[in-house]
Amino acid sequence: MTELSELESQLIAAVDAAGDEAALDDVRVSALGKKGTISERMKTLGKMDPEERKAAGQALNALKDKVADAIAIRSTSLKNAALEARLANEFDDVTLPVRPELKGSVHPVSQVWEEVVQIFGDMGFAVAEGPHIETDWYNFGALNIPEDHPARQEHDTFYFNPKEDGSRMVLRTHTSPVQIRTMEKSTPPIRIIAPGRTYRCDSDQTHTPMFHQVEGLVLDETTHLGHLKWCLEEFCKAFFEVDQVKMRFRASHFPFTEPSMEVDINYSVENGQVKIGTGNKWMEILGSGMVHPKVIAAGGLDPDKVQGFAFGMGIDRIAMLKYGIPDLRAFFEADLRWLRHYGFSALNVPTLPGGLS
Ligand code: 2NL
Repeated sequence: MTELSELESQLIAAVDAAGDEAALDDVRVSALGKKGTISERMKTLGKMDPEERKAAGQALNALKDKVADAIAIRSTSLKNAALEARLANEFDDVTLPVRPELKGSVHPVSQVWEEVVQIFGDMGFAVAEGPHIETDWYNFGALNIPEDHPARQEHDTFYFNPKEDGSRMVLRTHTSPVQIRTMEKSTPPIRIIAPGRTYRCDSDQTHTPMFHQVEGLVLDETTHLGHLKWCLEEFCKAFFEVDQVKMRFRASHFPFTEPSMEVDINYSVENGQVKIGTGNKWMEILGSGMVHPKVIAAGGLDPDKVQGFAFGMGIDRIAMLKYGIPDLRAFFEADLRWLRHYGFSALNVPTLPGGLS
């Protein structure tokens, strides 16, 4: 028995001396492992007579429990100490000033996205979002885009492999599917914008395979072309931060609107810089029209009761225009020097009363 209590103090001392989890595990194996000191003693029980075996067995089991408990307690305190050390080491003083070389900036696309949301938000538009991977119906069919329309061609649209039933999902080529989904689940009046990423199989000086678009949709019982014109004029003045801008509505054609109009705004070039709202040059900035009755019906609404307008424009394009950024492809190269030059402060959130940019 004295021998057992000696073993106990040895083992407990070893447990307490273990400096880390690995050392503690070594102690565990040396005591409780298959060939450990306690296990070896257990094996001698078989040769004892019953009385002796009972007493020795109880004493050994008690020792085993004590050592196991000590190991568990030591393990917890080692883990806590390791965590404390890590926390002390990873401590960040959030009151220190920002290190200039680490300061991030807001990408022009994010900036313009936020500006557009602010302007239309002020006019009572809600923001709607939806999936980037769409069915043929939401991306084309519901928008009155016929089977043989060039936009559906393989070389403009990213198609996924066909499913078992032969249907193919697509990467949305515009944010219009979001508007169809909104029509399905709401009752007019509807006043939404759908900003988001869109995808077309196109890559050159002025096109990237992923780009950003914002579309707008207004539907109720009385909305007409006059509302469309006012709304887009107010947007242009607010976005380009000018008091006046001339607008030219040119007859055009889209399958999803009738009539359809492309919208130009006036500008001049002064010292190599584009100035919106002055001069007599024209620049196209968006497409628009009255929502086609077939599209209203596809959205689950009654075209005899509901009418309104829609429009669409490229966020990347209006960002280049407003901020004088010459090269579209630089937008998506993640070049830190470019981001530092064209980026915006994260602390200047665009608001109408506080100023957009
Ligand atoms: C452009 C032209 C446009 C729309 C987008 C739309 C959406 C629905 C119904 C009707 Cl759900 N129209 N969107 C309408 C006219 C033009 O975009 O040039 N975009 C860059």
